[in-house]
Amino acid sequence: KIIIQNGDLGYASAPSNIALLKYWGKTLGREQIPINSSISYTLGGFRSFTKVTALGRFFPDEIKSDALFSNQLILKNKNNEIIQIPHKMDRLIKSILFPFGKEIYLKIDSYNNFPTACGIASSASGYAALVAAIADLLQLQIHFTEQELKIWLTEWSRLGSGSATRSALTGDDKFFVKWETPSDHKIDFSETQNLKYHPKWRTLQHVVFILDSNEKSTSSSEGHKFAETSPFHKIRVAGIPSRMKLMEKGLQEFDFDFIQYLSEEDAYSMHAVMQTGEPKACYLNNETAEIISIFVKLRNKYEAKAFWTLDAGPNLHVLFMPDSLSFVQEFHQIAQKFLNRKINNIVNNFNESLI
Ligand code: 2P0
Repeated sequence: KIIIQNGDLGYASAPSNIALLKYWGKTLGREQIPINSSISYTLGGFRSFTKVTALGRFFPDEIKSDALFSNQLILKNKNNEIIQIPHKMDRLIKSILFPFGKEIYLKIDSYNNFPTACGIASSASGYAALVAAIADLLQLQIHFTEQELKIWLTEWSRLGSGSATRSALTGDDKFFVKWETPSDHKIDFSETQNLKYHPKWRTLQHVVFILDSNEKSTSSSEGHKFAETSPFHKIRVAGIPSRMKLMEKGLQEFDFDFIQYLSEEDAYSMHAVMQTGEPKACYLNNETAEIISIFVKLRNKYEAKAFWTLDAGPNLHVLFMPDSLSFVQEFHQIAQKFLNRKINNIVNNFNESLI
């Protein structure tokens, strides 16, 4: 765990998120600009915690705007061995540190309060926390207005991971976040904002049923590159602007059934694109389809307020209202019986959790 002392700078945490309308595909030749806009639900209980320590010469209040940041970044692991720095992390850190001169050495400690490869995006929370921790270390709030800083945090996080931009907004009121692709795709800038939502959503519960905790064979970053090779991609993307509007309306009016419909349909349509591109990326397994079928049949019987969604993996995210808890418990039992094995689950404890 990370030990923080009173007054320490360089510390931040950020939540993960799960998209309800999903980002799949990037604009070629641009820095992490999504082909389609997306909406996510913030997973406040699943967080990355990051502490960045500056070693060596460091002057946080003297911005040298003309300085060239020409140092090579070097990443070392816990055993002090040099490891290859991911390209996106290199670009992100250089972008933030660029005006601050050459001699900055950073020690980065980070941990997640959720297991890796459990269907919860650690790149989203990880990059958002890293950016916020560096911003805290550099005391960027002295140099930027609140609004400017918000824009920079989301933009820098995007360079690390597209979905991280939806985890980078600060403040309490960030349950649902919208990330918009620019209308002019030649621009390397995208806008992220909190969405207005009906207060009833504040009691929404979230749990992930883990069907497979192995690392996926095609990373999301690779998968994004092939989205446009699917014949269904253009059709999906064409429908996104109207779905964005409908989802925003459904969130404001607490139209649960409609949000359920839009979310489940988009999960299916994103996976259809994934499975029909070249090369094909099938992130689901047979069990996913089987337990979705059990879920839907049982939901009809219970008339439960619950829906499922998926990330780029086979694990089932379930979102539900508190009065549908018994449905979720029974679904879990029946699914385990059907698969004849235990299905682990991981509960988002951000809200008062019922499971
Ligand atoms: C999303 N996913 O909207 C979609 C749904 C997975 C499925 O964004 O290359 O890790 O770092 O921008 O953000 C996962 O891709 O990819 C993702 P990069 P990222 O959450």
